Amino acid sequence: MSAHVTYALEGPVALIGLDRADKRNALSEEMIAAIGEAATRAGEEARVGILHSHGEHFSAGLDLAEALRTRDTADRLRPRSRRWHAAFDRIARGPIPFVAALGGAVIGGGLELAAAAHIRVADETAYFALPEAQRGIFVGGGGSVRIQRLLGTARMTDLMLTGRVLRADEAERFNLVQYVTPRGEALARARQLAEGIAANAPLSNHAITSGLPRMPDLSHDDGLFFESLLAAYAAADAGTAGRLRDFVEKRAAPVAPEHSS
Ligand code: 1HE
Repeated sequence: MSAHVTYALEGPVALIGLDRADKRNALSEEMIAAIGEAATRAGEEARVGILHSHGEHFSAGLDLAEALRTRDTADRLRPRSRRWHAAFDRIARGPIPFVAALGGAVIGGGLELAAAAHIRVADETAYFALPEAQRGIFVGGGGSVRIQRLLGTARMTDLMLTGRVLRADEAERFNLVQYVTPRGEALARARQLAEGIAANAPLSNHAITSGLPRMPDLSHDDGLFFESLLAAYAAADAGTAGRLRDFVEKRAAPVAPEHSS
């Protein structure tokens, strides 16, 4: 694993941390490989993963100094982008859900990494941008698929063409993040969410995180058929009968709005 990526297992939750604050967590090739390895390990031993950062900034994206040093021909750059895809796919389409805790810069490849998580929590210091065109490059870590799905084509095009920077509240409005917290509280909120998710049935979690994102690629009819398979799969979880019994016999907590006591 890289010196710039930390890994910790806390009960059912695996924490993967970007740890290169002096370079604003710019993502080197070595870090991308380490993130992929850490995500695989998390999938093997945890029920939920958290992506977070050490320092104020989640990530300033692609390590531009390394990109300059290793500038090369298209036939060598394309496999590099594929390595980012492979690493981030282990988060987005692996066996467990991931929550990203964001603050400060969430830029370029940093936003692509965050978009691979299933839930994004940002504190109010977070800001989001895709300045690839200004650097003479393009997204290469899955952003044109994942970020476009979150934002929609028009908004992503606007961000990429103009270099527009979104604040956390705008990012929430634009569907990039699901929760905004006060400064410094994103990781605590992500932990709280992760604990709740870890208590769900694992097969339901898997159907949600690996099944749902595939649905937009399917026709209506294929989607409904796939849904019926997922429904049967999730209900085959070892804990399902007990969970249903707990509700019927009044041991399970009822659904209640957060503000009720
Ligand atoms: C970096 C990087 C980086 C900082 N690669 N070294 N990403 C960008 O275009 C964003 C570039 N970064 C910035 O705009 C700013 O650094 C920040 C807004 C993120 C932070 O500003 P600040 O004032 O807190 O820090 P700084 O002084 O600019 O940077 C501190 C150090 O981090 C400095 O190095 P130092 O040796 O002079 O101390 C910076 O050079 C270094 N640093 N960002 C390398 N990105 C798969 S394709 C994805 C394509 C993309 O990601 S494009 C977006 C790239």
